[in-house]
Amino acid sequence: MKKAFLTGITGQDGSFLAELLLSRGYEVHGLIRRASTFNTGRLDSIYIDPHAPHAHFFLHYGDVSDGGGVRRLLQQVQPDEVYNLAAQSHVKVSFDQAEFTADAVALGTLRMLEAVRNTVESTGKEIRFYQAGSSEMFGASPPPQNEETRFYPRSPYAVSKVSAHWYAVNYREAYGLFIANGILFNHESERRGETFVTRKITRGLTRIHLGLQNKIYLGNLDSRRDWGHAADYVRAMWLMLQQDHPDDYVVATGEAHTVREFLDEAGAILKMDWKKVVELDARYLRPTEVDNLQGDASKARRKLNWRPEVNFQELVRRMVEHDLALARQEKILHESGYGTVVSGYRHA
Ligand code: NAP
Ligand code: G4F
Repeated sequence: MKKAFLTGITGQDGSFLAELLLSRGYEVHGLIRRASTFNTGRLDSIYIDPHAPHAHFFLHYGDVSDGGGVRRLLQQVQPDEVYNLAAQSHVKVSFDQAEFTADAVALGTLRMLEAVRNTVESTGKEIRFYQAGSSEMFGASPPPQNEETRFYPRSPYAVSKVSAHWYAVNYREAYGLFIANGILFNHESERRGETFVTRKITRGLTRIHLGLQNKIYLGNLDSRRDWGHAADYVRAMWLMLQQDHPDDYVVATGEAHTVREFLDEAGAILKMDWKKVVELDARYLRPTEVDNLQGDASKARRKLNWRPEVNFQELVRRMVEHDLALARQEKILHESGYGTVVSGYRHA
C-alpha cells in the first residue's frame, strides 16, 4: 500500500485529492492546523476513526511554519508521495498579510523540501514531491500561458509562489529528488472557499434568490480567468507523480471568461438579473490586478494524457445547484427557529 502525505488537506484541493488517493488504495496522511473551531468539514465524508481496524486515513497536527514538526512527521510516516498544497491562497489577502503569506507559501515550501531531503538522506527511500504552483505566477504575461511563459507575478502571493517554484526546481537539480511543479489555473467547485469570486457569486445569488440577502458587493468584473473543476485538477497532480521523470506542467481548460460572464451564466440558471443586485465595493479591488489568464495545457494533454471533464457551463451549474440546496436548508432551519440568517455575506 502506497503512503501519501498531504499539506493543505483541509482545503478544497486537499479534500478532493485525499478522496482520489483513498479510492486508489493509498494510506493517506494529512497535516492539519490547530484551530479554535473544527476545520475538517471538507473531510467529513472520508474521515475514519484512527482507532478503527484497517483505518488508512490519518490526520496530524502541524503547520508549514514549523520546520521541526514537519520533519519529524515525515520521518515518522515515511511517505512515498508528498503533495504540498498548504498556502495562504487568497490573492487579495496577500496584500494585507504579505509576510505571513511569504512564510506559508515560500518558506513553507522550503521547509517541506528540507524535510523531504532529510528523510530521503536518512532512510534511502524515494519520496516524490508535488508543489502546488499557480497561474498567478504568470501575472501580467499575456495569454495563452504555458510552461515557457515568463513569470511576472503581481501580488505578494504570486511572488511567493514563484519563489516556491524555483526552490522546487533547485532541489530537483541539486539533490536529484523527484519533484514536479504543477502550474494550475483557477479551479473551483462546490467546496471552493466562500471568499473566492466564483463561490461568492453562487452563494450570494442563490441566497438572494431565496430572500436571505439583498446584495453582493464585488470588485473588478472585467478580469478573465480560465476556470476548471478541482476534481479534474487533482487528477493531474497525481498523474505528475506517476511519470518516469519529474517535470513541470501547466494545467488549464484553455477557455477563459470574465467575472461578468460568470455572473451571466449563474444569473441565467436562476433566471435573475444580477445587475440589479451586484454593487461595486472598492475594497475588493487589488493594488495590482492580473487581467487575463488563459492556459495552454498541451504538454499535460500530450505527456500525462490529462483532459478536463467539466466545462465552464457545467462548473457554474454544479456550483449554483449545490448552493441553492444549501440556501434552502438555511431557510428551512431559520423558519423552524433554528439558526440565524446573516444578511450580508460574512468575510466576503
Ligand atoms: P485552500 O482551499 O485555501 O486551502 C489551503 C490549505 O492550506 C488549507 O488546508 C489550509 O488550512 C492550509 N494552510 C494554510 N496555511 C497553512 C500553514 N501555515 N500550515 C499548514 N497548512 C496551512 O486552497 P486550494 O484552493 O485548495 O489550493 C490548494 C493549493 O493550490 C494552494 O497552495 C493554492 O495556493 C494552490 N492553487 C490553487 C488554485 C485554485 O484555483 N484553487 C490554483 C493554483 C494553485 P486551513 O483549512 O486550516 O485554513
Ligand atoms: O476568485 P479570485 O479571488 O481568484 P484569483 O485571484 O484568480 O486566485 C485564485 O486562483 C489562483 C490561480 O490563478 C490561485 F493561485 C489562488 O490561490 C486563488 O485560488 O479572483 C478572481 C478574479 C480577480 O480578478 C478578482 O479581482 O475575480 C476578481 N474579483 C472581483 N470581485 C473578486 C471579487 N475576487 C474576490 N475574491 N472577491 C471579489 O469580491
